[in-house]
Amino acid sequence: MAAERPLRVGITCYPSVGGSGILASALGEELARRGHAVHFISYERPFRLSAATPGIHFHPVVINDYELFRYPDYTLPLSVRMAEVARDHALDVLHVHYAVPHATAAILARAMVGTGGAPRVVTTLHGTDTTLLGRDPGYGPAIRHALLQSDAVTTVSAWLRDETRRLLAVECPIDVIPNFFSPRPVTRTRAEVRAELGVGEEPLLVHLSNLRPVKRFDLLLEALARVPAGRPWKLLVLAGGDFQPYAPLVRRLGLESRVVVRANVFDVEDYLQAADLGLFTSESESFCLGVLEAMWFGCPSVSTAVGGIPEVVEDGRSGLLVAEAGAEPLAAAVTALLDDPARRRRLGMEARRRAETVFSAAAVVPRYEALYRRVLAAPVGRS
Ligand code: GMT
Repeated sequence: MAAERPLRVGITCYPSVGGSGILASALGEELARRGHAVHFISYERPFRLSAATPGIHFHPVVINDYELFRYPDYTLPLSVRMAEVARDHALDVLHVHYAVPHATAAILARAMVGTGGAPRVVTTLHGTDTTLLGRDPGYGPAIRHALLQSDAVTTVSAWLRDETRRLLAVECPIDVIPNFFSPRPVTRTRAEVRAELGVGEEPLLVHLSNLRPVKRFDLLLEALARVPAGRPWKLLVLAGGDFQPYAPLVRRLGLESRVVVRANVFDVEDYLQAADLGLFTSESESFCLGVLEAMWFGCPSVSTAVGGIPEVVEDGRSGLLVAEAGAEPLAAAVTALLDDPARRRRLGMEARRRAETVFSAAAVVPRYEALYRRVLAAPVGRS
């Protein structure tokens, strides 16, 4: 049988720190490693995209701030750039991560290229593009339109698929393709990183996120303040957003000596290998890439049992899920694992095994490749 030809894939995502951009960057790198040509189209080079991966090209979108507009427009320049790149590089697929405004721009770009050379549009929903913007009457109908016009729609969890159907009344097929993580090699030893953080033998908890309100970092701090005294521990916050709004709460709870913050870290792997327990207290989460990133380093998490997190972590096997709202049950779960290093290690080993088998590039990327080939075999558009 003849080998399948390499594909030409355009990827659009938010380039700043955020799970959807991290996933899109990792996917682009993995596709390039598999011999496909990958073209990122965005207003900045994505934060976690390695500079040196062959086969990856970056096409910036230039946004002009015309005085006649009260707000600068991104959607139209993005769609024009997508159409240019699609034509110039004969793209097979435009894969957009986070629907707003990327899916609408891609549908427009596909129409601009016109019949004959139009790329297929694959839209991956990541979370708030459904759960927040999908509910907004100013966005919902446009998102629904873009999903119905996409050649394929994917979600990162079954929970998000069901929410998308419920909130947006989208009846077309939705493929669930979970997130994956491919850790880069660490550049320092665990001991070196712990020394940099001022951590000795005590357990190191870790939280990584953009710290937006949905992450309920305030609840996380309230929970830690309830861990009974006499236990040594520290918390490392890998902040992809502004930590300052939480500094007064850290002081009020008397946690200053316990909390170490590192902002906009590129080498998350170095820090994750140094951690013993993850802590995630989101009120909604379609997947929670941070939990998975920690799992790869044998670091189990205590997490709220919301959204798609139960699809990532099996409660009591590869981490602990807290179904009850509030700081007390979270504190109890954290305390139980602080007091039982052997259980922590058992959960961590299972977390690592699950990450490798279910959420590795080897397990997940072929599903995107198969999806691209499936949409290429079908006529453009669905309706
Ligand atoms: O939808 C968002 O809130 C933004 C998005 C992001 O860009 O970080 O986060 C979502 O996508 C991540 C990657 O798929 C998931 O790990 C997060 O769970 C999800 N966030 C929410 O659902 C709140």
